[in-house]
Amino acid sequence: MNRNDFDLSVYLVTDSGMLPDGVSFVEQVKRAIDNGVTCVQLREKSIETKDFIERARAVKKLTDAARIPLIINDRLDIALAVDAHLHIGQDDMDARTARKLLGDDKIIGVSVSTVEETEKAIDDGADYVGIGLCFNTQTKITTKMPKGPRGAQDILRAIYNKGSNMKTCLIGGISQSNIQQVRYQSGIPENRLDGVAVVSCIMKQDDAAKATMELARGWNSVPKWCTTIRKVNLTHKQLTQNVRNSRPIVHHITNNVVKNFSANVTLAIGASPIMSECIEEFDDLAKFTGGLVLNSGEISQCDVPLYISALRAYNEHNKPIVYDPVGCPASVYRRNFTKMILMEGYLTVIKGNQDEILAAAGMDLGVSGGCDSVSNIRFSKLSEIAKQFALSTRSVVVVTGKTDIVADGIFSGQTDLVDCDVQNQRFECLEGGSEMMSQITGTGCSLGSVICSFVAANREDPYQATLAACMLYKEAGGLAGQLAKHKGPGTFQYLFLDALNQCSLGNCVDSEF
Ligand code: 3NM
Ligand code: MG
Repeated sequence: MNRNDFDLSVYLVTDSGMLPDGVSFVEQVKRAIDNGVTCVQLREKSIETKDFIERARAVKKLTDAARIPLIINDRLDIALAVDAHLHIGQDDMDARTARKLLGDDKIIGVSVSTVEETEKAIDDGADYVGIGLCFNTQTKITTKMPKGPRGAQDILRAIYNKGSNMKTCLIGGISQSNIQQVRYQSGIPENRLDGVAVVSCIMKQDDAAKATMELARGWNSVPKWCTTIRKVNLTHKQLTQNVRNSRPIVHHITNNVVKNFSANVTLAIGASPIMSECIEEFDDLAKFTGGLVLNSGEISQCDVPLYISALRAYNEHNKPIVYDPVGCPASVYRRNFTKMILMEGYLTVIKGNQDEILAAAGMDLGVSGGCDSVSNIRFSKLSEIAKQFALSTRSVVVVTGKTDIVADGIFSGQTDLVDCDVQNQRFECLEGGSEMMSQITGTGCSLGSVICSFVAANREDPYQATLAACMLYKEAGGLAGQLAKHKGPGTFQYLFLDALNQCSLGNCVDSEF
């Protein structure tokens, strides 16, 4: 086994305490090895040395036959005894000492959760790091907070910046259902994850063969939400017409203040709204609706399973989600809620006002509003953050305001959409709209309905679709603002619905309709 050439992609970490009834440990590990595991780590926390060696020898026969590495957790003596590789945690022997004892031809891996630990692992001569914790896990008692797939990005950047080619895998709560999200959202353009390490999603399974195959297939295929995506060159008129032609049903989970208005806005542009907060039907809805508006403007504790179920169902059925982290900066609870949503699934579009997007991106501008030059700095920083946030989430990011910002993080311009073409990141600033839009409730939230309708009707290119939706919205807002100039917000509200309707029909050339 070459230290520089091993495959971490589907890395099984064993646990003999979670086997299904009637299946032996070696049997279960063999099923995994026979069906696509590329690396095995023997992790035994409460076993006598004699038994550990016996078990390691039995597994070593299997890994040798499959020509994959056997890695022993923590116990350097066992690794030496059976001629295997070694994985160490932060509380174990340090990698430098382990290297001295183990020699130069053995793989040494280190568990890390911070950039500092990773840099030390590089300096100490480790060959890979296992990055934790990705998601919550039942397998190990840990005080680490889950960081989600994007939590690997800092570490991948640090490895790249150090000029190291150290391999990486993520660990914690990874399974067949989230492995594609993990691969797609963990990477930065310069450096990507080499694999995932898993315990329960193989060791616990009645059919470990099938479980392993599904995991390997998930890692090795383009994420399902990417399979339909390509850059298209449609006019805004065509993109708008596609909404009317396909009349997508848009599922809303949104706040009570804007439900009625959002439904009317959806109808006005030729799409069809549906409201449901019933977990039991999400799977059915995700099959036939065009997409989901997920608006967390009115959340309570019991909404966590609601939002996560919706997210899972729409990801599972490969339908777009437009997420609106309403009021996200307002409280610690909302910030954490937003963090959780960003972590738990793939979002096609993330839309919010400036403060919401800044908070969701975990950023502080460091400049506050005031004179023009300050606001220019503010705007260019904001644009940069929107672009980075889009790349890091692999979503389209919309920042609403007097000038809207739309940034694309989905695109690669290459067939393998895991790759990302940063130089050609698509980005646009949009002017228009009306002051009056901020005088009625729902104009922010129901832009989410319009974006979702457009993205649902134009599946190939969510960025183009989002851009067209935002432009239509600004156009209608501007027009209604003109017409309601001498009236007030009440008049503006119904004129805005009319203007959306007329503009989406292509009738908005002059200001009378
Ligand atoms: N190490 P599962 S998390 C062994 O964060 C281990 O370093 C972790 O198990 C770390 O795939 C973990 O069943 C357990 O969630 C992962
Ligand atoms: Mg340890």
